[in-house]
Amino acid sequence: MSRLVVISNRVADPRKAAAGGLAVALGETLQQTGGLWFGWSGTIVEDGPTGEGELHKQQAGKVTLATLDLCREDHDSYYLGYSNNVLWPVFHGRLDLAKFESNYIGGYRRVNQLFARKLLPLLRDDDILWVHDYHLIPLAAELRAMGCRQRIGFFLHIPLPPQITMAAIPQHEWLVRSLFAYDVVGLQAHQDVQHFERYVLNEAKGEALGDDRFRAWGQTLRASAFPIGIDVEEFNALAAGKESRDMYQTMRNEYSQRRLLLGIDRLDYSKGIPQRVRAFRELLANYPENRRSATLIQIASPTREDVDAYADIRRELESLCGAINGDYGELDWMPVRYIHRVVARKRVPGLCRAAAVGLVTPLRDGMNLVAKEFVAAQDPQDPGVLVLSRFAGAAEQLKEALLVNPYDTHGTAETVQQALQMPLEERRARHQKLLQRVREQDVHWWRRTFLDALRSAPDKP
Ligand code: ADQ
Repeated sequence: MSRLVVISNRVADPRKAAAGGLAVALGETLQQTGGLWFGWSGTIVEDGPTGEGELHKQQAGKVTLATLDLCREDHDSYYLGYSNNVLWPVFHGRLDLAKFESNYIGGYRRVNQLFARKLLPLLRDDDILWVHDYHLIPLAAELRAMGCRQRIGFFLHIPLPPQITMAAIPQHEWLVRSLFAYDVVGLQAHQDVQHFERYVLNEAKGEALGDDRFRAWGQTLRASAFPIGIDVEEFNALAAGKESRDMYQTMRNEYSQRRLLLGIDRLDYSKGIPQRVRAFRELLANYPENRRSATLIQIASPTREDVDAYADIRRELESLCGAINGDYGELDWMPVRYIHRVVARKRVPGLCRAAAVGLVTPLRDGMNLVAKEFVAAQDPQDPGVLVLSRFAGAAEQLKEALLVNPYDTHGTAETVQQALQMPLEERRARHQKLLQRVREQDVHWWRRTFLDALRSAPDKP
């Protein structure tokens, strides 16, 4: 079987458990085929020359980890600038937060060219390449321009926006055209494929050839939905571990007389955390029986703190949680516990299992794996209820969750109340269907279906 080469902004050592489901799933295939994982080393070289970076190679079992340093200017324009101040906000529908600064695109192109230049000599003729996420959209086009003929697939972990939103990016045509250098483009949800199709037909004046194949700018590709899943086995193993069981017991003891609502996110504006907290306040205001009882634990781990929008959301959330605790708190009950830290992965299943309601209410999300982890963590005999945003990619698969519009504070509060009051039989029935789907369409299924599609894609002319 051909060797797999994975390229992503960050590289994880697949031997480390903390690397999480994606690293484990990709690592497994990389180990089987003796693969290569290529990306940024995480090192920023102050005052280094632009478009250059030292390459480091390290062996992790049968997998070679090859990573590149970036100089400060490249890092700031490619990573903070174009990736996280243009593509991330626009792809999540937040044009108001996008910063279209003219120097960003230069850094983005430079780093993609640098990746291509350093990767090319490491490739073998029969390798297949799998590029991940918005940082590296033009990588295949850069590789092709340097003569690379291998199969190349791309997976976008975040949503693909509607045509009209995409068109706000000054370089939108160049970006979408770059996608056509791939053989297969994987998106999280059918809705993303629909957005891609509309762009190709209306903006690029291309064609839909059927079976998810598209033609534009004289090139063809396949663009399909491959919804990413979790590693259920790995998650169950964590659930059975001491840390997880201890977490569960502690929460159960502490909240024996109360109902626990849980949110676990990176503190990102796409996750809808302030909207969720406002809905919780409305729950306490409109359904007073929840006072002294319902407790929201919101864990929001720090992320991208050097991007301005993240400092703003942090302040907003702190003042919102403080106000609710001030207005509704009692000496023996605080309505909101907001924790601005990461929870150890080993404790996540226990925490989820102790919750009566899982609140996964992003304003927009490519998939959202927390939703799937919440389902996997529940006791099937007495499961908690998942309240899920209709704007998460996961909503296409997890239809038996209670779906909400996170912008509708009143409606969300009403649905949370419904979740808190749901009879056991209904909770079990919904959970059974959800769990079945989370199990069937796990991360291994995702990886297999994507790689099968890539291997069977017709050769580029
Ligand atoms: P994220 O937005 O980071 O990534 P999400 O799916 O929400 O992804 O969660 C990723 C993982 O991080 C989960 O395993 C979760 O348990 C963990 N996590 C999140 N917050 C945590 C916290 N505070 N403490 C501990 N663990 C935490 C992107 C896209 C998503 C897409 C994923 C995968 O934005 O839409 O689902 O990639 O493709």
